[in-house]
Formats: sequence, C-alpha cells, structure tokens
Amino acid sequence: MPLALWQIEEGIGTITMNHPERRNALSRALIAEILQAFSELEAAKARVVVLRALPGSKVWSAGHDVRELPMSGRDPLHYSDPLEQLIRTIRSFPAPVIAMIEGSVWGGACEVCFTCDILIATHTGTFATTPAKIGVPYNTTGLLNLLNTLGARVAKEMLFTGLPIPAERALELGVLNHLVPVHHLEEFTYGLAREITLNSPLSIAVMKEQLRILENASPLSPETFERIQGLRRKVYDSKDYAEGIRAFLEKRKPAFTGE
Ligand code: YXS
Repeated sequence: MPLALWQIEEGIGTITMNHPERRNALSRALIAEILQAFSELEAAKARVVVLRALPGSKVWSAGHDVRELPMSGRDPLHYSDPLEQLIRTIRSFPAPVIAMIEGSVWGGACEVCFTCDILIATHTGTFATTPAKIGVPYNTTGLLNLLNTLGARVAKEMLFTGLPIPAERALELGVLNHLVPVHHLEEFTYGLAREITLNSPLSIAVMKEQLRILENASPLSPETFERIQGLRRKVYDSKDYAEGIRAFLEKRKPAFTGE
C-alpha cells in the first residue's frame, strides 16, 4: 500500500499521507514517497498543492520517525536528513503548498506544517514541538523557522514545555490562516486552492521565492554559526538524547539527568 497518495485535478495537486498505523510518522520511506509526489506534481505543473492526512485522522503526523533518529553521537537533524529535505522541498516548490490539518501534529511535523504557505485546520488540530521530550538538539533552520512563525515567547513556551497548543490558539497566534468546522474543511480548502489556480502561476512562484529569500535574510557570522553548532553537538552527544530515544522505544517516560 503506498505510504503517500497523490493526484491532480484542474491544476490542484493533493498529497495524502497514508500511514495511519504509524500515525504518519515521517520515516525515510514516507518522506521519499511525499518527495516523489511533489516531483510528479511539479512536472504536471500543479498550480497549488494540498498536503493532508486521510479524512478523519486523529493524528496528522507524529513527527520524525523516532526509530530512525541516530543514537547519540550523530546529528539527528543534519542538513541532508530526509525531514530537512522535505522542508526545503516545500519551501522551494514553485507553487503554494496548503497544509490541510485534521488531528494532532507533533515534533518535526510542526515544522513541515509551518513551512507550508497556507495553513487551514479544523478544531481537532493541535501542534506540539517536542525536541525537549526526546532530548533532541533542534537544528538552527528549524529554530529560525519557529521564531519566524511563532515569535520568541510562544516558540520558547512550545519548545520548553513540549505541550500541544490547540488550533484555536494557533489561529489567535497567526500560525493558522483559517480554522473551519470539520465538515467544511475540504470544501473551504479546495475553494481557496481554486482561487489560486485562477491567478498567474509565474507571478505567484516568483513572489513565493522572493518571500523565502527575504525570510532568511538575517545573516549569521561564521563564528555565530559555529557557536550554535557546538551547542547542538553538546546535546546530541548527551546521555539525555540516548535516554529520550530509548524511553520512546520502550514506551516509558524518560528519566533525564541533564548530562
Ligand atoms: O508500537 P507500534 O509499532 O504499534 O507503533 C506505534 C508507535 O510506535 C508509532 N509511532 C511512531 N513511530 C515512530 N516515530 C514516531 N514519532 C511515532 N509516533 C507514533 O505509531 C504506532 C501507534 O502509536 P500509538 O499507539 O502511540 O498511537 P496513539 O494514537 O495512542 O498516539 C498517537 C501519538 C502521536 C500521540 C503518539 O504516538 C505519540 O506521542 N507519538 C510521538 C509523538 C512525538 O513525540 N513526536 C516527535 C518525534 S521526534 C521529532 O519529530 C523531532 C526529532 S523533534 O522532536 O526535534 O521535533
């Protein structure tokens, strides 16, 4: 059974994550199929893409596949990690990507969502950024993305507590574009998508790329970048990181020591 389904109709592409048994955990295999779907939709000149889970999902995506996180000593969110590749693909896709959200969104899947251009959710949607629960040293691009999306206050609360925020609060914070009733979610999302298909795809593609460049315009000196990387190495070399992964796999609460 494919882990990701895709289709295109009247210029509107749809990619559906189709691995409910694993709560759409973003494994290498699932991400590979999503990336393939984006490639097919780019070739088919999709004017807009809707990224979704199966209708009625309780979990939109459980985030990075914890079973595929490297054990301590290696960077768990390095540049070529499949999840990072997916985030870059969405960001550089030459048409708007709409995240249509039903169910809870966890960890790295929040970043996938937040990277999408437009977020439309129903009240079952919640968002939890969870690196601290697993002892993972979040990566710099991810933190910048969270800062840009949430602002420092909310990003800190979400990262430090790991608690989910409900869709209503995400709307208040400007994370969501729209919060609509479950029965209206598809009709509303595809109605907005249709509006996009009526406009100039070239103008939209160029504006999306301009905004991407401007969003990352804050230069980091090499020294600052090295300092940040050194901080991250401290975490992914830690006992806490190894404990975080072991606890998840053993289905128990982690006992962090801060070492
Ligand atoms: O045990 P089986 O084989 O049935 O599989 C179970 C879970 O192990 C699996 N699963 C996952 N496998 C790998 N990676 C995951 N992230 C993951 N999440 C779930 O799916 C099967 C059903 O899970 P179960 O029984 O827990 O389902 P549930 O409906 O009771 O609960 C759904 C969730 C999502 C609330 C629960 O599965 C959960 O809390 N999952 C972990 C969510 C999370 O902490 N994700 C962050 C992953 S780390 C990450 O994204 C980044 C590295 S970071 O942290 O930096 O953002």
